[in-house]
Amino acid sequence: MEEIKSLVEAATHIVVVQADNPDADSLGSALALEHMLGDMDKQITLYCGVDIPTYLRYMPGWDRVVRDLPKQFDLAIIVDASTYTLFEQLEKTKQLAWLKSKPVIVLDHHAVVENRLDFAKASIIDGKYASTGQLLYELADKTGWPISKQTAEFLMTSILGDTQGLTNDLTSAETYRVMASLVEHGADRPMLEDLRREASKMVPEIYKYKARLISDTKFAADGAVAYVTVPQQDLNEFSPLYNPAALIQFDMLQIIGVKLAIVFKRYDNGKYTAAIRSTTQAPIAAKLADTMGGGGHPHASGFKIENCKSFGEAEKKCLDRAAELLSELDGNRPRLHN
Ligand SMILES: [Mn+2]
Repeated sequence: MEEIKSLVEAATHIVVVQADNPDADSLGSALALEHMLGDMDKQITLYCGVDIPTYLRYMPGWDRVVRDLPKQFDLAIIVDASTYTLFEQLEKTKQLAWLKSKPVIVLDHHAVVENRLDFAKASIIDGKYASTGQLLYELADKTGWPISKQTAEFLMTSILGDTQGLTNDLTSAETYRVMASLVEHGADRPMLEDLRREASKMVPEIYKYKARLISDTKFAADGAVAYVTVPQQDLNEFSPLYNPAALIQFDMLQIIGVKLAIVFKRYDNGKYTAAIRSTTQAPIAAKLADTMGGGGHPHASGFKIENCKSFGEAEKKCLDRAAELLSELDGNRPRLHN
């Protein structure tokens, strides 16, 4: 922390870097840093290699995130990621070398990753934090960085994002203590909840599309896996309006007996992706994604195959592995009535 503190003190222009899969934690952390360090008279640029998804655009300031590193800066802070795999855009756009030429700080709570970034000058990477926002709160608290009401609200948003509203098992006693402190710093949770709900509203045609996804849902592994496939045509028509996975996955997990919800996407150029979510009884999402070359958390993960030779075969491989992991789970603990 001392090292991080002095690197920040020495810098005037700081770039906050998100990975190619921005979420409420990474964006909340980035915006919190922007406010915090801005209050310390630092110049801040927010970078992300991809567009901020629409469902996150309820966070004021999302539109300040840019896709190019500035020509001049003297420190970078990477939030919520610590693997090369999530920074393909930097590589593709030949900006990785430029980033590496500067001192870099990594703040992340993904403790176990492949291809760990190896150029950080200082880092805090610790799985005990429910979110990068929680890590950042501790860092600010200990280094004396200012936490305004706005900063507190971004930190709270990032914690609520990764803990799904303090409901999943990333949430620790410390997470609640940090939430309490953020309330004391002025964060208004009910207001944040309203903002988030407002942002997740759908237009009527998406509501109807949801019905179609529900009727297209299939089951595997004796009803323990619910899955649906979204073809390119649907992606063209509906993806700009709403992420199909977010539209239906929570409902899939509400079906009795279902432990895994998978939304596959088939692209005409051969790309094949899946978003995987699991119930608290089945913390196997990351393991399943790993088999398919992806990764993530125990209850939320995904994979992407760039040039998939056969969608059918990939789907079968994924579903077979899901069934296998589920039966291992059943072997490990007594089966409850459902
Ligand atoms: Mn996170």
